[in-house]
Amino acid sequence: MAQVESKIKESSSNDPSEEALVATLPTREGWSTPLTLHNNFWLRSHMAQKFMLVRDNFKPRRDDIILATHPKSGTTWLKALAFTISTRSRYDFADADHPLRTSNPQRVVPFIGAVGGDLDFLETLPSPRLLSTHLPLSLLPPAVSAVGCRVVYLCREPKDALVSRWHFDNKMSKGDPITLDDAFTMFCEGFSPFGPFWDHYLQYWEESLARPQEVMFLRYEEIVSDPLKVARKLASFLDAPFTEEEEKSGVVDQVVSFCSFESLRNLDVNKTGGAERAGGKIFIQHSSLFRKGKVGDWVNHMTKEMGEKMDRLVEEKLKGSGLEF
Ligand code: PAP
Repeated sequence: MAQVESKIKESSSNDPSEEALVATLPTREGWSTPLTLHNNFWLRSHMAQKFMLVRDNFKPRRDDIILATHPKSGTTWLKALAFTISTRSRYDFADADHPLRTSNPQRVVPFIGAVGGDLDFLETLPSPRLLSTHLPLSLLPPAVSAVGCRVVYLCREPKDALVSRWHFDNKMSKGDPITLDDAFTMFCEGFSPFGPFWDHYLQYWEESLARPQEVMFLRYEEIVSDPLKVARKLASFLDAPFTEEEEKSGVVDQVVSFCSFESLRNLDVNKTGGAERAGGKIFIQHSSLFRKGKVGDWVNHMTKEMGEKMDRLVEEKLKGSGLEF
């Protein structure tokens, strides 16, 4: 997996027909930037055109590995783990110039069709490619399933995902702060970036049931409770299982420790810098990707009643699927 930040380009493709189409779609304000509804999912309006091109123009390969995540579920963590594990024969993570010591984890794995993942650029990458997306499965090409791409899907207990989303949007916004009440209402209506969250979770859940060998379904809470187990599972899934010798010499612990919240958060590259998006309307600080990293933080922000309301909604939406939180 050869892509690192130095090779990653920003997307520049512009399709006027897509642009005209975006302008006709429902658009709504409320989060730090407006969202546009496309095929039943809400996309950041300034990114909608690029994301709409993915379904018809991204060319999946049989040996692609796609890290698909619902936002604020630990994408940064999953990217760090998958990148470190899959490139460990090439990059020693003790080295000062390991890509994760010089680039934010989000940047070492390109987003399909978006940040660092221009579709033409993705074509130039050697196989096997390690790619990422926040897009729901229905907005990826059907070939992802048909050719049997491997997918690691990561989601998170919805109340914690909302609290993380709310903090993040307020952190990057240059406008008035969003109240938690408003964020809660929007999230529960399914109006959030890449939402409705329940449809996002369910699409990949069902895919993992249909293609259990090729789709690994993970939750943030699972990584928190047993990161070593997940690292081993991930390594096997990425065709890079830890050898007996690595197990004995503590490599698995070292990978997990290197990718831990404290370790990544304390790297200079993640303490400083960031990127402007949406024509300068928002600024994403690298540090805002490392807020708290805890399970159950929702209790510090939401009332008991809000928690119960969200639990009822989740139960109703996921009913009969076998997926539970
Ligand atoms: P994205 O949606 O912008 O891609 P994503 O990385 O999925 O962001 O989510 C950020 C959350 O993952 C943050 O959660 P919090 O707001 O509840 O704190 C962030 O702290 C958490 N996170 C990032 N890196 C790690 C890590 N190494 N270990 C544990 N949690 C992490």
